[in-house]
Amino acid sequence: MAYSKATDQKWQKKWEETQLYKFNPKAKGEKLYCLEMFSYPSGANLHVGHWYNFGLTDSWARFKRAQGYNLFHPMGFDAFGLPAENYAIKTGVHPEDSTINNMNKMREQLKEMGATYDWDYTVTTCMPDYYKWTQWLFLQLYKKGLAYRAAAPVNWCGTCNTVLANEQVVDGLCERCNTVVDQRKLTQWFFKLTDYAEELLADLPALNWPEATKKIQQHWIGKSVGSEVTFDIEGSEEKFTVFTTRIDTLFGVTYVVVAPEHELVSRFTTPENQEAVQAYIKKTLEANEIERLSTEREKTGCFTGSYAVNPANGRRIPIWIADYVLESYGTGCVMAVPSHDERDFAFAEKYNLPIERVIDSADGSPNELPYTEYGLLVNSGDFNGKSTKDAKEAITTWLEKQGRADFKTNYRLRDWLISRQRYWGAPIPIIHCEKCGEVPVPEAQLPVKLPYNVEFKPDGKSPLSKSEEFVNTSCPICGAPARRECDTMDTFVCSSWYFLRYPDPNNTEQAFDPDIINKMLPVDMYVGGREHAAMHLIYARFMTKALRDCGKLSFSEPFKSLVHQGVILGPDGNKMSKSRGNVVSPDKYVDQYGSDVFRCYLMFGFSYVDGGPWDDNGIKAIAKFFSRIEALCVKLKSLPNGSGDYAQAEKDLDYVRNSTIVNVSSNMEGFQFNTAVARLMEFLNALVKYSALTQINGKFLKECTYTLINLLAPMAPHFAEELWELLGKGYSVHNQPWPVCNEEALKLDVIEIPIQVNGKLRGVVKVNADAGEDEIKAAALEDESIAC
Ligand code: ANZ
Ligand code: ZN
Repeated sequence: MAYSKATDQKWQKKWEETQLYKFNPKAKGEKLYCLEMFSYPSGANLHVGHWYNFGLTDSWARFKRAQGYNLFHPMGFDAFGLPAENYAIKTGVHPEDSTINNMNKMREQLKEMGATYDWDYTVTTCMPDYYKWTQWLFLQLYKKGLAYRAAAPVNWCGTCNTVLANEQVVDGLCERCNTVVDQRKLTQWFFKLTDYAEELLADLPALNWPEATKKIQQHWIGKSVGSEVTFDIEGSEEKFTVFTTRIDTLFGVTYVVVAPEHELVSRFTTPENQEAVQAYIKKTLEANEIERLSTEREKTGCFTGSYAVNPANGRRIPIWIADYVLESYGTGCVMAVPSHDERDFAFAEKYNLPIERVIDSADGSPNELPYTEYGLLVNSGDFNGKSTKDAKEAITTWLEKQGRADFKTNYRLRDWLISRQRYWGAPIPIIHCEKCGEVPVPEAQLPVKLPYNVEFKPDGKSPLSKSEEFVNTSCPICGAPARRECDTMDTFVCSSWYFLRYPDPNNTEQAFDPDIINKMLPVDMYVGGREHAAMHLIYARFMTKALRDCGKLSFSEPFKSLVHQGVILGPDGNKMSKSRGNVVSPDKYVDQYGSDVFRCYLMFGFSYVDGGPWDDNGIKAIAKFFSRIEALCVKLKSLPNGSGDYAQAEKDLDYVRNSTIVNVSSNMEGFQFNTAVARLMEFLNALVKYSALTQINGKFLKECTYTLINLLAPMAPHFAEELWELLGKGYSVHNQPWPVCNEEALKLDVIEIPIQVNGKLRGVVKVNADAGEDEIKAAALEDESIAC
């Protein structure tokens, strides 16, 4: 036979003809929804990273399918978004044309991989039959008060010519193009992510997700428990409130600091300080957020000329502005405690502000200022001697009675900014009417179609505003001429719910039938890049919870289990990219060796969650592994069943066979593909060794080889099918149950070994008859009477 690309084609055709992977929701077996993050249909061919993500997860899915699960494994396209638009700007090819073209190409390439996708269940986010429901979803959130338009300081990328969500700003840079993002105050559309901050946090522990990813989300949500305290302004009716996590240090507050852009500043500032304050504000606005928060940056500030009153002790304290205080966190105002906070200490030293100790270490040991640990209160009136923990509660309660404080929990999470000033996205279904204001498009009028003929070159304004035909409409309420909203939705909105559409993708009446998706969801296994930790994976969780609260579904989490595949780097150890010229295409390997060799090599050559630099040294070894399996099968074909003369050899082979079943099963379950392949190689060696004996039990050898092929089938689906046919086993190997271990075969004879230490008998350990020295040593060390 000799396995090759032709073998792939032969079986792909047969699988399609016989609809082998057709999903039947009524089929027996527990449903298993396995999903890879869908990809963006780029013009380039499928790259190694796609294969690594999709191909290997497909092997996992096949393994579960063989175990008897009713597998649902769809694939689609995340087709709206900037790449197509940027490509269009560069080449003049309309994004719709290039996207459709790319998708067709990509679908063909995905088919070459021989995955288990049922293409009757697919989604394409840029198609009206999909984005109609993205718009519908916007309206549900709008009705529920979870979508709103507001002026806010937002992130602007000057290169992408659009606003960005906080999640798309990485270390102050645009996640897409690495431009330094600046802050602008603009009127934009938001989803109320913050309403779900607590639930998003509280539901994390129960998820079977990588701990690191849960940590990232936890940090991104940034729950902070503290108090709000209100300060009076001396000689004025005005007040302001600060958020603090250390109200126990209130008696040590010697000044307060307000964010320079805070609206209160103009009211605080005395005429003689006006000029300096204005200059400082101007300087602040020139810096971006990372610069402002950098711990390295020298802290600067400016006195406003006004004083506040410390509510704890009536002390007169100056009001400053400083750029390290952000308007968008807490209340934008901070109480400063230089004795117990590093930043405040440095600031007080620099500007000669008083420093007042109010916390001592609990054990009375001397402590230098700033002392930032917890301890016991001093110089704090009635609260002296209280611990930090008790004092937080006592001081808040005391001031609460006077209406000057409150317990308060803050979150770092901000609402999700979803509007974009770009063309290639789903139009926001809102109409602006002079009389009626903001009016949602009636659901019956959806979709609001994205017009084709639009000058989409970005200039900072929404391209749709240049299309008269799109913009002009009439108000659904009063009928007067009105204008459509011209911003489009961020592509992350499209991908925040696509997994809900897959099980019911052709529904023209609803986004999805709740009865269907309540059965099919949550996704049991989700596989995709770890870079989505604080973006897609937060948005999808939010959307699921929001739709639940809109009464559209009955589960709260979209993805039960999550795995991040590692990244395959270029041979030079850098991220693969066209500009570096280090992109490895799978095509030549697939052409030369067949897709299964390539897939198995990706399995064998890398640890799945780690990835690593590409190197194709091992691919020949996999091809050889395939040839050896093939040779064995060819030999078996003409082998009489025989009875065999080697009881011990048979026993040994049966042991390897069954331990291979155990190991490969647990390796596959845990995405440890490299060890799974290694175990099969060992099993093959044992089979070949046995087959070389002169008087062998042919029937037994065949059975063992069937086991090998069954275990190999998820990893090399075409090759295994071919071998199965060769051995006359019929069609299809993929309908064979996953091999089950015979526990009896794993029981080895146990022997007892006396252990001597320094010539004295210390005990006896029981080990398997074939235990090596290391194993005996380990067993001895485990035995208390011997080890002590
Ligand atoms: C007084 C104090 C004393 C504070 C002390 C800390 C230590 P997290 O945990 O991140 O919530 N803060 C509050 N709002 C701020 C803003 N808009 N910009 C910059 N800093 C702000 O941090 C809460 C602490 O960060 C608050 O508690 C406040 O300083 C500061 F020994 O209040 B603290
Ligand atoms: Zn950008």
